[in-house]
Amino acid sequence: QPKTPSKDDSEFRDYSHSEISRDVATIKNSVVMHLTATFLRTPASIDSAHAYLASAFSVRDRLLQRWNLTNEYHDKIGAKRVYYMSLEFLIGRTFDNALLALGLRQEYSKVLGDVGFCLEDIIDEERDAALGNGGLGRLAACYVDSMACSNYPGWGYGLRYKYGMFQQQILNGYQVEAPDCWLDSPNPWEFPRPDVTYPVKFYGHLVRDPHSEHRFKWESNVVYDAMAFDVPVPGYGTTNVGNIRLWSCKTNTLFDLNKFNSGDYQGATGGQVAAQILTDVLYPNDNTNDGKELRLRQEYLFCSATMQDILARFRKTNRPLSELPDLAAIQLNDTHPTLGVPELMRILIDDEGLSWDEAWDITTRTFAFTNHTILPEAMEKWPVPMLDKILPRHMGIIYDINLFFLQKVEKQFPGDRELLNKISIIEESNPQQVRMAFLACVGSHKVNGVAAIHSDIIKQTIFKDFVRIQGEDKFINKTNGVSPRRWMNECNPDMSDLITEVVGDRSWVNDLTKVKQLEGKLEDVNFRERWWAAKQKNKERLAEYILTTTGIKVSAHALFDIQVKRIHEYKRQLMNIFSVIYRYHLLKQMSPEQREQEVPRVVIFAGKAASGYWVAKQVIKLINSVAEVVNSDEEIGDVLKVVFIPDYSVTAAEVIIPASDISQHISTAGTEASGTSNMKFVLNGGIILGTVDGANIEIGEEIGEEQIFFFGCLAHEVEDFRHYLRFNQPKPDSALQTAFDMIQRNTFGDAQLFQPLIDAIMRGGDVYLLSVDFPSYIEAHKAVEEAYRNHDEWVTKSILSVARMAKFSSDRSIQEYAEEVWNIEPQPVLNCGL
Ligand code: NTF
Repeated sequence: QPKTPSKDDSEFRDYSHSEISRDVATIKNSVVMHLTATFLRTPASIDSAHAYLASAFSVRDRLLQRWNLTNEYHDKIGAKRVYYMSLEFLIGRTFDNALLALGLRQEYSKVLGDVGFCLEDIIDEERDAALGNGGLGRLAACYVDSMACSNYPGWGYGLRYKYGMFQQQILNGYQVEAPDCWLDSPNPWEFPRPDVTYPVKFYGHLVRDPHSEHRFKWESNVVYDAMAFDVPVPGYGTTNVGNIRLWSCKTNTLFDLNKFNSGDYQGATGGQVAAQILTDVLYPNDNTNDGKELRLRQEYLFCSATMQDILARFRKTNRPLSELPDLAAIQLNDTHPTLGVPELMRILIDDEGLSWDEAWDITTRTFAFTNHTILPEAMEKWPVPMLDKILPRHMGIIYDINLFFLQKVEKQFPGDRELLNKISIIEESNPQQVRMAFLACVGSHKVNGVAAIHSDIIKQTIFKDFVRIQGEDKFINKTNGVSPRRWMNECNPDMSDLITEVVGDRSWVNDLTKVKQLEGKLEDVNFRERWWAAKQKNKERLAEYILTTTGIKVSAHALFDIQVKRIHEYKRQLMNIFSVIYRYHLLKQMSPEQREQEVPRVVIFAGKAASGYWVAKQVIKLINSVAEVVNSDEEIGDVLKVVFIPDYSVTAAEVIIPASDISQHISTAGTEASGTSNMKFVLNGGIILGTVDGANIEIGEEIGEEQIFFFGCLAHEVEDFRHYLRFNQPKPDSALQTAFDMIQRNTFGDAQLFQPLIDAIMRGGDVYLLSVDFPSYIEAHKAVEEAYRNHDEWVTKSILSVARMAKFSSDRSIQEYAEEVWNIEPQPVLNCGL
């Protein structure tokens, strides 16, 4: 047992509570200290990698001090906290973000400049923390950023994957995956907590408590340890610092001393290998569930450690467990953390001795659930036999949750057996499956979708019967948002300076409603020119990036037409590349004089395909094959270029997004729950070409329909088209047919490679309705081109759009969650009086 000091803490308190001085000399001193004492370098042996590490560690000192202040204060006042549980946090880089948040960018630039480094080069030394696939993981990162910036007491909880999202290389046009060994060099942005470690059990058997119907003892000797790593989340312009607590499977407790002593050195560490594997890799699927046992074990390790940690913090308050919902709100980011529900029930009943009803009341008042997709292939289900083997106690609890739920429904709707079948948490398939979305719904007091259309759709489809049973009020909408810190202030410095000039200060970074003032600048010719110069500079920066990453030279004066996101059939990158092929065909028909008249265009793609998703990988190959032919066609020159930027990431997005003229968000209506890159592009002065889907709709409502190019069928028409196409051959229009013909004539290499992509449309029922939407898509492209020719109009669209984007700040989303779901309040640590 560690000893506690015999005097009170006043002697140390003043030191820990007075802010480290912000002058250049102090910063320099701290950087040099870290360089020499943390990294054992001398000023003579400094390189950019160590300049980054030493600077980052000195920034981290400040964050950790504020981290302590924040949590000490929130504990002291007994603040209610929200816990955002997510298997993914797509954080990206932190150094620049932290410098801006602390207001120390200039100072660090000076310190590094004094030894001859350029801050931008040092920033480039940092590797992305890519602990997520796409929108869902990046949303979680934006949300903890907003919690910190808006002073909400809130933590993220996640897993510390040793290997994050794989790195994508393009070899011979194909995607090749390489491991993302992001922890190979020291990570300044995490703080290990060996003292915060919890045991997590698997397998074993149950012993019923003779005195209580619902209590069991779960015995197992397969026990892993989950150890915490804390990732500080800088709050911009506030002392508050948020936290993401990531769990890592700890290994040393599994060292088998008996085996070691008997000379079996490898066997002695066998347990360590098994333990590590649990948090080794992020599953690389976006919008698909692959149902692997290892994934289930990851999910449980995560949920168990998190619930134990939340309860340990709660117990320190000495308040009765019935008050847990007054101090803790838990948000389930999709169904992946749903085992938190039976895990909390297990602890409350088996360990704490509460009755079923007491435990259920506490649990359902604590949890809320966000659904992010309705794609059938993404719906999480676990076979009952698998769950029963790995987590026998939880399987029992899930059965009981289901039983009591069905009993209630039976009372409400007597005799409606079909209804009971439809809503049962256990699907009566062979084998039976646990429907995690239903478990999450039943275990939560609020369920939300992520954009207005999506929240409506889930009420009419997967949760239709639940709305009838549990009432309308439980099912709400919380439209997604993005952080203006990262997705404007950090990634687009020139435009940010212009906004700052108009607003008068940088306060818009934490209050995006202020960008409305840009509307007053619409007629200001000089301002408009500078606005456009900022966009132009961003395009030049991207042209440079394209050259270094692909070797392709593009003109920054062309229209930049960008589609960057995970490669998925429903997102329809295939439709985009078909339209590029058709454009290429048209250009080839023209005389040189006619081609001169065309708006030159660079079509830019980026995105990863899940490693097991064959169709998506063929789409990447097709894009690269088209790029190769088009880009080397001298007749075409700069009128059309096609680029696939490899290894899309948060950091790549920060270069790509500010440079768009047009960005494409062209999912089949009703399939993209929200999308968030659409918001980032518009916030950066780009125009959307998109379908009437997800958040595109609300963006259109906010910025005005003249500022957005919509096309394609509507969500309510999709089922009829799909039904028709199940029984009838699609009828591609002549443009789409032209694209097929060119592929089939081997224009882009061996047609055989791409025939399956055409077959999916012509023989596979065209599930994503490419043949239906293609004509209006081509028309929309024409409209874009016409609009782009009118430069003044285009600049007006760009400024107006940004001015009207306030709604899409994640600060607005988080405020809505805080008020309507979590019941928490901002607690700025500045007023703490510690
Ligand atoms: C994604 N869902 C949706 O596909 C996006 O439209 C949405 O913007 C993000 O969530 C964030 O809400 C998923 O990744 C998942 F896992 F639900 F399939």
